[in-house]
Order: sequence, then structure tokens, then C-alpha cells
Amino acid sequence: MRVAHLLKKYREKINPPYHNKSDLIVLIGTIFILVAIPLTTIAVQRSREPTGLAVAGTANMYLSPASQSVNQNTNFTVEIREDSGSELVNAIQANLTYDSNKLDFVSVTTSAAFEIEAETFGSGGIIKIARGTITPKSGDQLVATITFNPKQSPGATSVDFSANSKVVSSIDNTDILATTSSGTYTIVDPPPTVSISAPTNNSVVSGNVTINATASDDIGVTRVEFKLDGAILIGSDTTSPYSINWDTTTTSSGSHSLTAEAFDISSSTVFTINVTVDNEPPSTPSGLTATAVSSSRIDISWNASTDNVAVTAYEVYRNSVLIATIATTSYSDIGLDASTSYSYFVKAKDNEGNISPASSTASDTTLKLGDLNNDGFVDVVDLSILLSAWETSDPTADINSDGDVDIVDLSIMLSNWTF
Ligand SMILES: [Ca+2]
Ligand SMILES: [Ca+2]
Ligand SMILES: [Ca+2]
Ligand SMILES: [Ca+2]
Repeated sequence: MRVAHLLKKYREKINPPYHNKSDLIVLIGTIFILVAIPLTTIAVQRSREPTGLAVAGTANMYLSPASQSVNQNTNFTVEIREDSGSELVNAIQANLTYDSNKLDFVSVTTSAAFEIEAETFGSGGIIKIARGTITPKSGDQLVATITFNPKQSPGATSVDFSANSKVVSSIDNTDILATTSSGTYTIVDPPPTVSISAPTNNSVVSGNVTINATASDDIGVTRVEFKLDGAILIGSDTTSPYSINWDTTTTSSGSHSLTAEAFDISSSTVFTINVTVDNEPPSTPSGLTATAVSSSRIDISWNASTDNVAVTAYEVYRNSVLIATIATTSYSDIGLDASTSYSYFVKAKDNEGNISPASSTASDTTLKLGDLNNDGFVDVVDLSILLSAWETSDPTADINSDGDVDIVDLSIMLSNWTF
């Protein structure tokens, strides 16, 4: 009411022009009142507002992932995140410490949520990241992503929040950071890889054998050990190609395991194969017989030998000279001279070349030419036998051993006729 009255008086006074000094005073006073009243109202209203209490929330700052296994010398990343719930924030200060004996700081990558970079520092065990945004954010937000490189120092190490980390409310610029969660990272030294390239798994070996292994590691293979049956050290090699000689004759024949164990500075890896050692020859062939079949052929036969693995062949000797290597237990020796004595023995072999002792010797004498019944005479009895076998392949009547009993055999018989 006072204002309206003054305005009315003002209009009466100044409707124009000013007549005296008192009119100007009224005018100035009126303007002062017009300005002072709203300002006073605003001031009173402001004095009644609760300061600071508009920001009741709290924020959490944490690392993600909170834990993980990481390979030495292989970069890994950790996210710095904050969660302010429903509160709007516009600035983040994340201060971290890490063990510089375990981790190397590599880099920080930006966050879309806090696009303004105020500070980025990482070195010597300390990381300081300060970021802001002109568009305040609530809820869970990525602040920055840190890349570390683990050193060759296996074991667990932590990355911790340190003093003066802050999450700043955009409403009244106060720090609402309440809790922080650190991260724990386990540095792993990847073990070597190893395999045996020779001999092959489940093979049969004998004599001197070369064992070859291939091995590799992220840092380096320090050695490869070769063991028999998981316990007996055969040998060790520190340089690639990893290889040793193994004298199998010092080992019992039969089934064995062979392992190659590759070591790096902190662990090892084993690769195993199975082999059969065979330094055992087959048993001595027994029961050898030699039988003259004709004037040019003697048949021999014997009993089969046995072996710890397998008999693969027999060697046939005539008069101590090797004449055949065969897989069967009988042999026909042809092309011999008539009326001549021959002696035989055989030996058995396995696949590894182990050879049995010689069998006992068996001998016989080829028949006289044309004496088919072996009675010492070439006469009508032999002629009868030959004619009975005419145009057959009967070995006894086939005097020249050409596969046919024919006129040529008859001619030979007549030439040797006993008178
Ligand atoms: Ca390694
Ligand atoms: Ca054998
Ligand atoms: Ca006769
Ligand atoms: Ca003939």
C-alpha cells in the first residue's frame, strides 16, 4: 500500500516537468524503494533455504575387475568407476597407488562420461586421474581405463585408492565420496609347453635311441629333463633343439614311459609317451629237419620261435651261408647238385633286428640223378615212378626241377641208367 501511494504521489509530482528540488528527492526515494523491496524479499527467502542439505547422497569409487590373473609381460586393463546413485556429479579425482616392483603403468584412456581431462599422471607407483564433465552424471560411470604391464614377478599385487580421492557433487560442489574398493591382481608366469617328437608314442625301441623334444616359453626354457618311468633321469639339455641319447640296453625289455619336463624360472611342464623296449632276441628255432626231395632239392622245416614282442623273420643258412630271409617256418632249397650233402641251420629275428642263436644243424644228401626212390640204382622202378608222374609237377620225378615231369627228365634218367 505504501508503494502504491508513493507511486501515485510520484505521478502527480512529476507530470511534467519537475518544479522544484523536493520533486527530485521524491523520485530518487521512490526508485530506491522499488529496487530495495524485491532485493530484500529475495534475501529473506534465501536465508530460509537449507544450505548443503540438498546433497544427501554418497558415492563409491571402485576398480573393475576387482581381481584377475594376468600374465607377466602382457598388458591388462583396469577400469576406475564411480557410482553416485541418484546424485549428480561433475568431477572426479581418483588417486591410486600400485607396487612399481610388480606393475608398470602404461597408459590411461579417456571416459565418455567425464570428457574433460584435468590431470593424468601415472608413474613410480602413483596414479592421479582428475576428470570433469559439463553434463553432470548420476549412477555407475566409467571414469578412466588404466593399462598396466605386469613385471616378471609372479604373485599377487594390489592397486589401492589413496588420500584425496573425491567425487564432487554438481549441486553444491562438495565431496560425496564415501567408500572405495581396491583391486588385487595375480601375476602369473605362464608355464612352458613341451612335447616329444621322437620316438613316437607306443613305438618299439632298441639299442641307442635319440629322444627329441620341442619346448617353448614366454620368457625362456631353462632346461628340458628326460626321465624314464617318471623317476630315472636319463639326461638333460639346456638348449634347443632339446635332445639326448638313450642307451636302452641298460633298461629291461618291456613297456616303459618316457617324459620330457620343460622348466622356466618358476614352473615346469611334463609330456609323457609310452614305448616298448625290445633288446630281447626271439627264442632259438627248434626241431629243424632237412629232407632231400630230389637230386636238386632239399626241404627244411622247423618249429616257430617266440619273442617278447614279435618274431618277424627267419634267416636260412646253407653250409653256414645266409641264403634266404623268410617269414615262414619251412623252406625248399632248389638248384642243388645231385648226390651232394648239404647242411642247414636257421635263426629267428624280431622287428628291432634282435637275432636268436642258430638252431641245431640238419643235413641231407641230394639224390643220385634219376634215382627217384633213393635206393642207389636208376632202374625200371625209377622209370615207373617217373611215368606215373608224367606231365605233373611232382618234385621227385621232376629231375631237372623245371616244374614239369617230361621227356627231358626221362632223358636225364636214361643217361644215368644203372647197368
Ligand atoms: Ca614362463
Ligand atoms: Ca624281441
Ligand atoms: Ca632207384
Ligand atoms: Ca623236368
